[in-house]
Amino acid sequence: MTRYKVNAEELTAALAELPGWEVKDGKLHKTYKFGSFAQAIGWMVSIAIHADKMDHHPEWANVYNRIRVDLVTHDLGNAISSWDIELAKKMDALAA
Ligand code: H2B
Repeated sequence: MTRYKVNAEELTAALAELPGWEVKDGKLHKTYKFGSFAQAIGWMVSIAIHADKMDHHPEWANVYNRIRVDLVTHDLGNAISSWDIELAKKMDALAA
């Protein structure tokens, strides 16, 4: 699977398909709110397994039922890459 830095056009197109996501401090950012702490942690565990298989790891923080997520690719000089977009899509799919 190829991993590449997305250009401005690709980023705009991706954001149009990623409700709630925005670029914040150069990273792909979203805050999720779940129905409970248990649901939030369950989602994190599912995503953690997927992220580790991808070898692409999120920056995230949990407070009760909220999870703040920042996605960026360290190996590409902290750029937003195709893998950040792919992981964001997976996060939305599993949160639905
Ligand atoms: N996660 C993220 N978000 N960006 C990376 O560049 C990255 C990663 N690189 N997880 C991986 C691990 C790399 O360090 C290992 C050696 O494959």
